[in-house]
Amino acid sequence: MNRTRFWATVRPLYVLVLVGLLAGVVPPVVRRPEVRAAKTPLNAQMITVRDSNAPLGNGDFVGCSASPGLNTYYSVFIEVPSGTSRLTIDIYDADYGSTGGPSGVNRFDNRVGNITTNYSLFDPAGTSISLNTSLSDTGLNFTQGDNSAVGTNGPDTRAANNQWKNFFTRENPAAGHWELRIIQPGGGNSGVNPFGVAAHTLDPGANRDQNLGGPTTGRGLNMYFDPGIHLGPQNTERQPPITWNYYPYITSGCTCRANEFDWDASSGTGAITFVSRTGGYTRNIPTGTETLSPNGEWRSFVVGPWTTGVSAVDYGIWSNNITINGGSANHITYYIGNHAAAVPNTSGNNITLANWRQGTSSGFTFRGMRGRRLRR
Ligand SMILES: [Ca+2]
Ligand SMILES: [Ca+2]
Ligand SMILES: [Ca+2]
Repeated sequence: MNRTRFWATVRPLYVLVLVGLLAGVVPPVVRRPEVRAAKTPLNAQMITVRDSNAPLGNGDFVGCSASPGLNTYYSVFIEVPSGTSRLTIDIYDADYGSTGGPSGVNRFDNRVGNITTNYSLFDPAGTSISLNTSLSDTGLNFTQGDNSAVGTNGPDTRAANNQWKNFFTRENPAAGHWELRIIQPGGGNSGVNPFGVAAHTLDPGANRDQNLGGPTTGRGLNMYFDPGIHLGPQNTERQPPITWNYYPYITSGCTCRANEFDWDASSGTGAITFVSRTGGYTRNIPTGTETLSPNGEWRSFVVGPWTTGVSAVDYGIWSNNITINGGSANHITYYIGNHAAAVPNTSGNNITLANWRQGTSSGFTFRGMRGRRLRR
């Protein structure tokens, strides 16, 4: 085990990838473990944020305000390499229950409560970016992801519902990992807001209405969740089964863990699969006597070992598919913990805000990102 990269065992790089770039276009014999992330595959693979006042049994351990829920935000990180000419972040269906937009009816969201979804942005130095309500270098204000969802977004007054909108654009952005935070305080049972994210370098134009959603071919900017994400099908448009395709970056160690919360919803079955960089190691969950999590509980599954005493060739970008079968509103919380991370107990009450975000000197970390994180 490579102890010098102790913290980098599993970089939870659940990159939101255009699946076809890896799986459909390049013949298997020449397929490279290259990640060319662009955007959330839509509509099925939307990610979600849930009302904080929804009960834990809805499946959102992070956003839930009831203990041991963490009552906090989710993060999507965007990797900006040095020399990147432009950072453009677009959000699809950022609204929470709007009836605006091209369809004239709400799509995707199950709105409960007169509340807003808050999107905020931090640069690689950890500085909060002001989100103005007029066009400027700073982003648009998406905190009005409410029923109107139009806001005063400068010339782009289109509703957020059912379409991409440009959220933020900056020329010559600081290199590093930008952080998009999403939280939805209040509301109640079953309230959930699905949305998509794209990060790329294309120009959205003066009215911020061009090149939305990023490239359909070629290279966007990588995105990843850290440490975890909330996802699931949702009536009526995103019916199960749905498979989310992610690409964790495995950099050291011999094992990691797939941790999932609340996979119980009616008829809620499914699978988590891992395939190593070379394809030499695979892991299918659940296997044998393993079972996915019941209502309001965590389950943790060992993945690996993928090394032997003489071979450690499988570091790199893996694939990790999460399939939810049945349960048209069956949402889970999911993350990968590295070999040094503590194992969540069934209630999750050994997960704290501090060790969820950052790990501690005791070695309780879910992240494995320390080797690369540029701040905090
Ligand atoms: Ca449940
Ligand atoms: Ca939405
Ligand atoms: Ca919507």
